[in-house]
Amino acid sequence: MARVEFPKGFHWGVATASYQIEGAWQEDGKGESIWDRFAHTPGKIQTGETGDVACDSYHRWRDDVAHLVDMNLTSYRFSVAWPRIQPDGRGPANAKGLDYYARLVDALLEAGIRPFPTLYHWDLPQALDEAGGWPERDTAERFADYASIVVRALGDRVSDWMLFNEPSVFTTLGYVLGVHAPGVQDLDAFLRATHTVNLAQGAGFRALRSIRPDLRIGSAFNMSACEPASDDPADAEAAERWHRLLNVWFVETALHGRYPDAFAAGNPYDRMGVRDGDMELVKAPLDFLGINLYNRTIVKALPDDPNGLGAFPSGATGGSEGPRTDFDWEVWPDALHDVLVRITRDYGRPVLEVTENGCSYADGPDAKGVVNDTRRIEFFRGYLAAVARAIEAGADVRGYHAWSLMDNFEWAEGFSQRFGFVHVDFGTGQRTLKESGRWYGRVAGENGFEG
Ligand code: GCO
Repeated sequence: MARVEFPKGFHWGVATASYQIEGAWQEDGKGESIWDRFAHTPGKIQTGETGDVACDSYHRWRDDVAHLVDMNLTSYRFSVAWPRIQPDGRGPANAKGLDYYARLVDALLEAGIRPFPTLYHWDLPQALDEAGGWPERDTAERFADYASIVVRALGDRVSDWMLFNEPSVFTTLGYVLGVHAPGVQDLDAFLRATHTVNLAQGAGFRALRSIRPDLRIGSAFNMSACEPASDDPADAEAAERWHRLLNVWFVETALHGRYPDAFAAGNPYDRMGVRDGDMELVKAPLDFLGINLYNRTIVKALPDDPNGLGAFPSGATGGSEGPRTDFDWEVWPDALHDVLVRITRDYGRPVLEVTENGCSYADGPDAKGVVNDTRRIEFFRGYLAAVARAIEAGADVRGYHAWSLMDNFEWAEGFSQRFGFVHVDFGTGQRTLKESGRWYGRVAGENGFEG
């Protein structure tokens, strides 16, 4: 068994998100988010559950930090809930909301753990949605104002920031498929939303850079290895276009001030609301790229497909050769290696962090209270080995954040999908470190494992 080693100083972390773990949905002046509204709308969440309480991290953040310490972790990726900071998405800061994150940050620093916040992980203030939401261009400025408030409050002790989490996922699921908040199915709204988010990424970057020039600023981009369904050139073309829309629609803009050529009929700039000068405004020379990856996407060209995007958006079919998680996602570690190597090649070896990678398995405590989730250990052995191979191939990967610290609210699936290293009994609040969490803690402590 060869040893799988990681560079000295490699960050070992986990990731969570505000709506998925905090609960306290109306506490201490917090405003309503689009996810509060969506989850409270009958029929939207498969299990009928909401994030009203979730993991109750708003009150149990000390327990969260204790789990991180138990697992020898050096980095904690969490997200800031915009409605806790500006209840209606604009105006003065809610001091109690800032205080929550300041307490969490101080506890992390005390424990020697890097606070690694994401400013937007999908919980837009409901009031902004009612003013047009992400399809409304002004939301970009609202985001920059919000980001400025948070960084002015915490930038003295938090150096590494992510602006967005998975911009192509929340715009696609929220505005094309409608299965996530705000539950819209309107291609023009999606196109405008993607451009506003790109404008917001540029405005947020400039705001943070002006407040504290020494910050490290990135975003967490969902990516998938996009593979053609066959050796038919049309499938290869469709897979490449899918890569451009799914993986780098928000990267090419930030780093090069241009949209990738995704649509065969030409990118629909008018429908996106692109104005003269915008391609300067979307620029954000990010200090690092966060990569969220779970699986690969097999793309098949469709007959008479004017945009040449193959199966977008419905046919994001994962592969069918690998084992499957309880979420029915294919386990395919090479996807992570391939994406890390491709982004390294395409963008001049940028600094990368794996900001999400994980798996859903429903294992619960046995009669002795032990959660023997061996499938999750096997998942991480495979994907971590893929990261090590990518580093050997030249990728500058500085850290890895498993999704997730603990079982939490998995969006439209409620609590039915368990991604955590810590098992949460959502009836009693009882938390149990799973065997995978013990294993991951050893890996973090030893900076590697026996392959
Ligand atoms: C995402 C989000 C996480 C999910 C995780 C599992 O990538 O969708 O960042 O909030 O819970 O990826 O689906």
